[in-house]
Amino acid sequence: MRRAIAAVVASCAAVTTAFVANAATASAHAQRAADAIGPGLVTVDVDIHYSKFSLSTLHVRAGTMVRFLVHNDDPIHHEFIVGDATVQRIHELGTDATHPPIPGEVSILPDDVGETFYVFDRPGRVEFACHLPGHYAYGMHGWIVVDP
Ligand SMILES: [Cu+2]
Repeated sequence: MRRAIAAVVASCAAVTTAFVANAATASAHAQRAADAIGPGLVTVDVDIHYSKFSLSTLHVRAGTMVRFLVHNDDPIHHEFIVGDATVQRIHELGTDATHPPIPGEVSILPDDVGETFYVFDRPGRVEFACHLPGHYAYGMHGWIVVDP
């Protein structure tokens, strides 16, 4: 009996994990303006798999501090840089393989999780990207849309 219960618990856990993973991926791709997050502190999980972000567009309300947890499932380095066009250009032209963590910028080791915080205080659009050689061109970038 105890063995049967353990098997059921293990099987439920596997199903729950699969469902959560699928739900997170689907909602990340399809997040709409009506589902804007914030204000206040909100954690957003972003997955990287095969050099693709699970997130393409994220809507937040002005006054939101987002804690990004970036899960790198790849066997190579990536980075997650949030910022305006000047910040993105500096990183795209730069040659540093890794950066010290500052708000909105984090390098992520293979099979590791990076954490960074960014405050979206004004309506508009802010880009996020990975600028390791060739990664931006491959499609590793997206937008955070800040709604009033
Ligand atoms: Cu990358």
